[in-house]
Amino acid sequence: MRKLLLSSLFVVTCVPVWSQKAPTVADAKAFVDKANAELLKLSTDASHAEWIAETYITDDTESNTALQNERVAARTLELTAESHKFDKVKLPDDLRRQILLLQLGAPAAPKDPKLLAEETQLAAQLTGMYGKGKFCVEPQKCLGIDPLSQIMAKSRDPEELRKIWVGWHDTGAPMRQKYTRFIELQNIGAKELGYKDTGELWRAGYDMTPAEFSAELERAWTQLQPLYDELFTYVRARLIAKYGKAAERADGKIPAQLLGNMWAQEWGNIYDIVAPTDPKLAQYKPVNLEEALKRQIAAKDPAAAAAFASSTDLTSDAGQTAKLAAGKAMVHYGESFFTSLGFPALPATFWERSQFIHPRDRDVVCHASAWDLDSVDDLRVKMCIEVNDDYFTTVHHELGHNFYQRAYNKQPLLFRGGANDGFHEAIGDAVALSITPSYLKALGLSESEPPAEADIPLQLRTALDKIAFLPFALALDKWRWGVFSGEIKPADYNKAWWELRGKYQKVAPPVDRAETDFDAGAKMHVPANVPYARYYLARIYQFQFYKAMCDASGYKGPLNRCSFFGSKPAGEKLAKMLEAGQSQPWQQTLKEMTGSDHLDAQAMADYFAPLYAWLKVQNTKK
Ligand code: X8Z
Ligand code: ZN
Repeated sequence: MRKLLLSSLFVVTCVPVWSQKAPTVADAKAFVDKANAELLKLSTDASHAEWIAETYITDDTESNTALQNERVAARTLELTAESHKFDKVKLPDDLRRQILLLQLGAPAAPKDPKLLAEETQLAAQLTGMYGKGKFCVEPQKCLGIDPLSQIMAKSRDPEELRKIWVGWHDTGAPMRQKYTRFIELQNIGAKELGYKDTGELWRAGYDMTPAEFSAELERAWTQLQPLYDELFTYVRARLIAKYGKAAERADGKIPAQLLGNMWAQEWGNIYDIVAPTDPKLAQYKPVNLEEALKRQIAAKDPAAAAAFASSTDLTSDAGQTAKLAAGKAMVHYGESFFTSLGFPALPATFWERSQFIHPRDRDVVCHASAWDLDSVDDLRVKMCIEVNDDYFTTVHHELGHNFYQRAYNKQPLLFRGGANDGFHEAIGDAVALSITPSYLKALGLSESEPPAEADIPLQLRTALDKIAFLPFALALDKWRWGVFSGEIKPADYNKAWWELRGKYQKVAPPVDRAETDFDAGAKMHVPANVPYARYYLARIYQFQFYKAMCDASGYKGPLNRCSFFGSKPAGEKLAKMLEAGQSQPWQQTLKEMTGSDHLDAQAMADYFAPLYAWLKVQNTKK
């Protein structure tokens, strides 16, 4: 009788009844420890492969990184599946959260090994295609995105801008087929994990439901859209005054090639075109940071000086040495801001292992990124630094990632991440908001500090980057969410891309685009599959963080004039937030930092309030 019962149980469940006892807290602890240890090893190996693939693009480095990523993904999927055995167990908060984060961080990748391998290969190829992208301005002169971006920033010839814009955007077209398949494969994975599609998985990582998350982004946009609308109207009028017909479209949109940036995502580079004309304001020209940096770097560092001399051949050994010295000098500005707040200096290996400039002999992914290869202190940046305004800000942005990474390295691996990904993107930017006239003066980068009346020109310069970016970021991930959900079909990828860019940013391409084009592919985060809502969040959080640190430093006065450089209380506040990593819901971390537990555009709106009032007046003038 007993035997019979046992054997029938075997038939039904295939598991002996005595091993089916509910898992315990101790089991969960052992599981989480195992997951942390295994994932640390796998992700470190994958990071090394990825680093080599992005700093040395070849078919072999691509397949090598694909293989390593395949290993991490396969094992993460197994661990995620296993973790569900603890779903009904009452666990201490920290174990429950680590398991939750493991589940939410699962890759959108199919379990089927063949499909998984196909997906990781496509991912590596698409990243490589972006990094190799070039446009030949002359038969023997093929340029990558960095020099092309410089032309977009500086040229004021609409014909040249159109040509460069089209040339770069055409690099997207060959990605189209691969990208379509890449989306299909990710969606198979997301469905296997129980999500409707990969977009839903992406939106699930914010300690709220995916639907709540989408609603939060819209809510913040309604807070800031009035400011964008005024800025847009003002900029459009000034562009028409400058370029005439080339800037004027009957539908009221701005031609995207005229805004100083390849993707029209940040418009600060056209400040000269839109600067106030009222002589009272026009006398306050923002510091020419590029010139000031070059002057100062050359004076302090003789090795770097040759990088700025027109007689230097930058591809020569001496030229490369000079460029590297100049690039490092740029990074030192950023590092010294963080050390002034009380953070320890970057490790020696950072300076030895980072890629600071474009190597002369090979293709690399130039798009700036910050790395922590061993999840402890093998910190690096990968950039192609030029000495100019944009890179000055980007250096601070990237170091924000590196200081965050190091600050949370005492947490268990599953907690080593930003409170959410928007926090990670916001740290360096919040610090960079402290690059005020008084800070530049203190550094010797400008001679005088302009008076309070100069705030409008200054705010306008900042808003061109900060406010103009919001609808771009929103449109980008709305497009991707639509692509993932199937609402946007492959046959309409490009049409939908321009509809969304038109709807949110009110920009249009310089020439008609077709479905043989794939303009989204010309933006790094699409082929490299980096979610973009994080940058939208960051644009708003950074003003919340900045205000909190200004308050901590004891600053009183208009927010946009605050610099918390050198403030230890501001640094302590920041360090506390960074050290927590993702060990608790971000709402809690935000509350400790700012007193508020939600994304709040008010700090940003307050910062730009004087500009908003001024723009409204300008836009009602005939
Ligand atoms: O990609 C970046 C950083 C690296 S995380 C340089 N950013 C976005 C972009 O360039 O599109 C920073 C601002 C937005
Ligand atoms: Zn970043």
